[in-house]
Amino acid sequence: MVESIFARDVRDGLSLPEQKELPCQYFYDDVGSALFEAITVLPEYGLTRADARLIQGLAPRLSEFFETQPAVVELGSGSGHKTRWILESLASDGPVSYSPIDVSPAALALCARDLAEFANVSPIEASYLEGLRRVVCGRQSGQPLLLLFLGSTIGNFPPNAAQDFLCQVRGCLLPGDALLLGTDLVQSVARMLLAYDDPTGVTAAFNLNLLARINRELDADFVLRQFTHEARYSEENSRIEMHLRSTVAQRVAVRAANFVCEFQRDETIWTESCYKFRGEDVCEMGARSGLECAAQWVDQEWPFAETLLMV
Ligand code: AVJ
Repeated sequence: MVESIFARDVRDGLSLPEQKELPCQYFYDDVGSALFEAITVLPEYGLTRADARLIQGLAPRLSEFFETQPAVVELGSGSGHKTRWILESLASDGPVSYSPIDVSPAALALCARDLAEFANVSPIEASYLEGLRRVVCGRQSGQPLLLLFLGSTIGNFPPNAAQDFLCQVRGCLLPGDALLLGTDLVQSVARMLLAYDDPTGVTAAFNLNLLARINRELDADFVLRQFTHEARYSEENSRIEMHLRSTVAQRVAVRAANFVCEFQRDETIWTESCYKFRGEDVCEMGARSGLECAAQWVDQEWPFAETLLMV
């Protein structure tokens, strides 16, 4: 049997000699995606509501930044729920085209269903940069692009990778194009920690589901009750770090990865980093990628920024 990329990534991450790690993109199977949706409505997790409030407020002003109606492209659209406000505002100036890019066919189907009322939707099932390259190849001359990257997804990238990603995005754009980038900002450590360690345990379930998914898909035997969820904040790196802590010494077989993993008591698997920004950081990151900060909006209730970066 050929080994999947998932199996290889799990074996590589759990074989690291010091800190074991698992890549955070594997959170989002069907169960994980449903748990993430639940996180977004938790009172402790203000991020998604702040993003939505800002989008709703700025949407009517977006057309001021373009000479003619832009084509809207979204990286990691998910259900595209927040995008509705943008499409609705732009539609008052004429027909809008919208290309959501996502790796999840289920998310794209939701987008196409819910947003068809406001735009001509062309879903693209691909990774971010591959999808963007596809859009750029087929673009109409004279029409600017408005690229959306919302929800602070960029916060999952380490700083160097985020910078590199923005440079690659910039390389796909032309003068007059814009990137609307959502980023969660640094705030009180207590509030940040609570957002990633809610008392109802939804985030703990989201984190533990990664082990459950490995059990389901890679024929592993993780005993979920022998791992606990942990969220830490690193001041030095401005990031939340999520871990799963083994509460006992144990061995776990991951059969489809042909691999047995040993844990010491209290050893952790590092499962996610969520970087937090200052407003200025976002503009500087844009500037280093050849993008100019045209506007920035910050929410009053929850420190979150939408930054409009233009070529
Ligand atoms: C989807 C990456 C923005 O970092 O806040 C939520 C993921 N992880 N709770 C975030 C997440 C734990 C989320 N992002």
